[in-house]
Amino acid sequence: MTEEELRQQAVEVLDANWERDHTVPSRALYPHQWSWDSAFVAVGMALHRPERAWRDLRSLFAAQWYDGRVPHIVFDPDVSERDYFPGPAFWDAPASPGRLGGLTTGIVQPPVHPVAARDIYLRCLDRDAARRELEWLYPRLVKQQTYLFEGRDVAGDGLASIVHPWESGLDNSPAWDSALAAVPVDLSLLRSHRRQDTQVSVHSHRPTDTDYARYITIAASYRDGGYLDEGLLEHHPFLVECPAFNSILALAELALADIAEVIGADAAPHRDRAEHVTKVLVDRLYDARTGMFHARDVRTGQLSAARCVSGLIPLVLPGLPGAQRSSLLDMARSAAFGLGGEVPLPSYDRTAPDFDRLRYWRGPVWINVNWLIWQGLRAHGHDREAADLRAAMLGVIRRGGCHEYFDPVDGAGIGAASFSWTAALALDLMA
Ligand code: 9WN
Repeated sequence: MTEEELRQQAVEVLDANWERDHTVPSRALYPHQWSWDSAFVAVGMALHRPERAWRDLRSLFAAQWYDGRVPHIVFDPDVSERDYFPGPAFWDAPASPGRLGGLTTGIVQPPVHPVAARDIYLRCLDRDAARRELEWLYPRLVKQQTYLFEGRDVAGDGLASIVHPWESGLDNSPAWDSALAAVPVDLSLLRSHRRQDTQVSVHSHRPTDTDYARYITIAASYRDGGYLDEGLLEHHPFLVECPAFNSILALAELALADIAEVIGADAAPHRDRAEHVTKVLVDRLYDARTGMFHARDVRTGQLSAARCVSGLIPLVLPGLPGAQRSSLLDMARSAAFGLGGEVPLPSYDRTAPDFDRLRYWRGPVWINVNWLIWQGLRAHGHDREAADLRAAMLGVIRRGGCHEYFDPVDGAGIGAASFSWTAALALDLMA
């Protein structure tokens, strides 16, 4: 497939996944609006349908809660409860004054949205119209950051904690295994709630039933506590500081600084916060023994030993100190991740005994995290390796189509076909 044919296919995927005022990640598997998906999708749509890119972000932020959190899913009321589990009835999110509108979950995802908003602006020919969009979004984006910095600083160290693996967007990553081991497994929960994902996707590619039983227990704990963040350390079963989530939090501040400059707001506090988070990330989540970043279980204080792609994402930060930058590059180039090869970086260390080439975030290649690493390589001036990674990403997409993820051994497309962020980021890579 030529680049032009891929461009055409990617546009068709995004058009087919457009629904009224948002893009669904995949018609079959994910029929609602997801938070960080909308941000990645907006980056790609900015090129050919900027009005939809803004609309996607606007519809997501129309469902922002009063406390600033942006829900990880905004449910489409026209989609049956049976078509995605857990649906709105399970989440039972509080009505006003808890949230502004829409049926939503009560958990969040990484705040990629400021990066998307800045990128759409830069690509829009009608700068006045784009500035008005930024003026609408900016206070809402800031409110999301404030929620994460204040409501979610569970450890009191300046990093945001996730309260559920789904909040990372890297659902069954081995990064959570040690923290999840403390969460009881009640498989009877899966008898009362039917998993829908395994009806439309291959079961052996998806998180296991044990994972799902824990996901339900953790989500129910947060829900039953009224989605309140006070006192989480005393009673919530899963609290983790994720290096990818916090890198994106810092990156969001840098994008907000750029946006602030466009709309005449003060950029300096955003740059200061980005610098501070970068410093705390290094102090708290970097392990000099492995030369990469690891997730911290806030309940025990322990760093996970797993070497996951999330531990390389701090590379996206331009202010990362030289020592960490070069050790992350060494790790990315090593046999564990294989930067420079034909296939992009896997989600988990290829040399680990439990590396699983098919199971979701436990081995497969995902385009969104590779796109972040590509941004990092460029930010640090590694243009040749950035070009190689770009070629590897476009190579697997051209051969396999806009799949959700790819086999890290042979590059075959797996997971949902016609997946929105793969299509959108392919468009961005070819821009
Ligand atoms: C749970 C939509 C989402 C992505 C996540 C990905 C997957 C959901 C699921 O799909 O998670 O949020 O049902 O597996 O892990 O990153 O946002 O594409």
